Amino acid sequence: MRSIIATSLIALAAPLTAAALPTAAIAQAAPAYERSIGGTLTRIDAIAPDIVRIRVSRTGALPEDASWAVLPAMRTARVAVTQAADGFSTAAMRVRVDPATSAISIADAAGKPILIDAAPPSYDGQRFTLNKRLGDGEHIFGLGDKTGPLDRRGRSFTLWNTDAGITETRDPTYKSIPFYLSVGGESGAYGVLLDNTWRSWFDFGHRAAGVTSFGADGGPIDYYVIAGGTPARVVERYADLTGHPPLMPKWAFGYQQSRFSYMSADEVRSLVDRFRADRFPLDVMWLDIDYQYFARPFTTDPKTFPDMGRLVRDVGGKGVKIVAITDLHIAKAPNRGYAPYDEGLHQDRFVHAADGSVFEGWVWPGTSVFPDFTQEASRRWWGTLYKDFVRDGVAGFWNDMNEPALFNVPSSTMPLDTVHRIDGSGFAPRTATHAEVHNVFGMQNFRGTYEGLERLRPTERPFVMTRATYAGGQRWAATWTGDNYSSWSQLRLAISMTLSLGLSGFAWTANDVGGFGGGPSADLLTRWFQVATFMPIFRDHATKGSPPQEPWVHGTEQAAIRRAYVEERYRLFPYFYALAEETHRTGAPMMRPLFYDHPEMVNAPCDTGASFALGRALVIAGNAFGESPAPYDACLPKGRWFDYWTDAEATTTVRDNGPFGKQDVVRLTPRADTLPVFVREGTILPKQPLVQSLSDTPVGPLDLHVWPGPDCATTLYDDDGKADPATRRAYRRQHVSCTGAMGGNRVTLAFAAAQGAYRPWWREMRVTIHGWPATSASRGTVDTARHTVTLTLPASTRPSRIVITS
Ligand code: NBV
Repeated sequence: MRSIIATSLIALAAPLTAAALPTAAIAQAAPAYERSIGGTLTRIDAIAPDIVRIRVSRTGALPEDASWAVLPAMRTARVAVTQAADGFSTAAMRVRVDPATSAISIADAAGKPILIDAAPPSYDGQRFTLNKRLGDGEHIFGLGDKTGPLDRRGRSFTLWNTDAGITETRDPTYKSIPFYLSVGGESGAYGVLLDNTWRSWFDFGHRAAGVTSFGADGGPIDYYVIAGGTPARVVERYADLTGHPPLMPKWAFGYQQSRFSYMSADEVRSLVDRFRADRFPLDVMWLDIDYQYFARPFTTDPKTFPDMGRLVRDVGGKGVKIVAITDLHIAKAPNRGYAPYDEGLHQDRFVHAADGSVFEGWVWPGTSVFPDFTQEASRRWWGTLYKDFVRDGVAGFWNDMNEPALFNVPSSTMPLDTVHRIDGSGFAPRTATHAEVHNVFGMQNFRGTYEGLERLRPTERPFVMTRATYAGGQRWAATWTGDNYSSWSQLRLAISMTLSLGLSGFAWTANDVGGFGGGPSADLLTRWFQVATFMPIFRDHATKGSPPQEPWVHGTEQAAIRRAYVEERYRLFPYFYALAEETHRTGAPMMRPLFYDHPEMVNAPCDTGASFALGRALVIAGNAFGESPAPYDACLPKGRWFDYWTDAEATTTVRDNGPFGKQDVVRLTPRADTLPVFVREGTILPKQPLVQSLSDTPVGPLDLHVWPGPDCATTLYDDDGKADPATRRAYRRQHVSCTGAMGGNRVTLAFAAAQGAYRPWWREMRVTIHGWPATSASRGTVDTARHTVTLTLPASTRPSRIVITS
């Protein structure tokens, strides 16, 4: 094996030693491997030590090098490789290509297999299928919010954005995220992104045991393999590849109330008044399509919503924001003063049918036309349509129906030969059929919204919620899982779908709390509220004709439980927000499966049901069979865990799951008023005094709850809530760590020097040490009943250390 910095075809043909390598040969574009066999070109680029990009072309030449998903800087990056006769190595990967068959084998630096060809690619016209070995221990996750169990192994999936309600088995669904994560194989964990926008499919040992196959109806064979070793590392590197989610505005973490539809501005006002009168925290009211004039995007109904600015001001005075829906279909309403149509037609902004006419489809407004979002100029124009709503202070926008969904056609979308005129985004100007563009159309729609808002309101963080997407859409929008149903199984599905989105780049996720259709029972709505309390976005939403679904609908007793949970979410906001900032910075989803931080738990059958973690501190131990009053077992990661509500230590027993190994489980008896939540020993949990809206400044100290134990640290984070990039964001970040043990009589707390010039709202910190064994303490007040000691300190930006002994 010879070691060189980079290679090229020429270098392969005429070996050079490292010393002899001319500087010019360290060409950034030089592939790590490139060879043609029988006219089929295989090119592999090492874009990072732990990420390779593989392209295969039967024409012998590579197609245009552009991508809707992968960041250009990543796509074009190259790192040093060490050449071998039949491939190359990076610091983290060994790539070998069979010189006779071009079969590719990828292993980690220790030689443990990552992804190995099981058979050569197969072709059927323009369609291609790649076949990879699926190891015995591998569990497969990702592909966005596909339905069914979180572990995708043993099933196959189609990726074609489709407007279809959620069922346990529904496929395809609204989104196409051709990224999967394998956990539990010999190398630990790896990820694969097939960067192909055409209709694609993935089969994980369903048709052929021990084989993962994936392919597409057309388009390039262009995929990325991420070596990671751990799920967390792979997910974070996937975020590096396709983009980190921007920070959401703070209010997006508050309670959000929606319905299809609140029918008038007065109804919205009176609901807000009810929330405030009931002292039920609320941050956002959503306007669904009926606020518009004849369902035309960018209009308002003059009778029912006569003055949007006034509505925004009225509810804004009560700490509530308005999010309004703006679907992508523009009503064909010529010469009636409907500027989006007249202007768009005049500027030739709309998608064309195959015969060259403007494409028309039937949606909510009747006959409609569709901006060609794959053109930069059309996206820009679309962005300008938000100017009146932005002037009126509408805080966020909802892009629904962007699969794109059409009524009255069997395909429920545009014909495959519809013509798009791609321009910008690194693509050369060219036409493309809908078959190529379909899966990215929605993503370019909400990108247009997001970028338009950035231009119109540069200091504010845009908030956009989308239904459809392709890989990488997390750069511009939050998403929700679409039209679900009020049932216990759909509550469980909401958890796995949201977890899966988090593993697929989308961390800002919601599901229709209570169910979109069907109307929940009192118990179900309450349990859904409890679960959603710990999810990234909490929005109650229901369809037309279904019973009312606001928190109070089942009487005061149920409302009180729901309120208590929503209040807890508001108290936990400093924890949520610090996690959110971490998500933005690293790509780590705040809501995660237990195996995310504890990969050995990937085998745990009880991990894929209804349990999940919020950061590293909390495990929400839901019941996969929520309608059953029978006791159930929930898995807990290794270590000591404490009941978040009572501080009682979780009593775990070891359950032997045979081939799945042994797990620590805790036996739980369901109670309507309590959702079991456990906190890890070694946690510092920041909390704040209760507010009714996240725009209110909390009154009192920042609470730091400490459960001492190993690996005890947290980051306190706050900022001005203003827009990225960071240059415009004033922030404060402070690292805090602890030593000691639950039940031990000496705890130290170390505050590092604070970073950032922002002055957060807290002036004092109130530290509560849990598990305090003694009746006295060297400082603070002991509560012998609760086994806590509490002390209040002035908040300081300087490093400091406190010691508490008994
Ligand atoms: O805009 C109306 C609904 C919306 O409430 C829902 O959340 C979307 O998923 N929208 C679908 C249109 C069709 C509803 C039948």
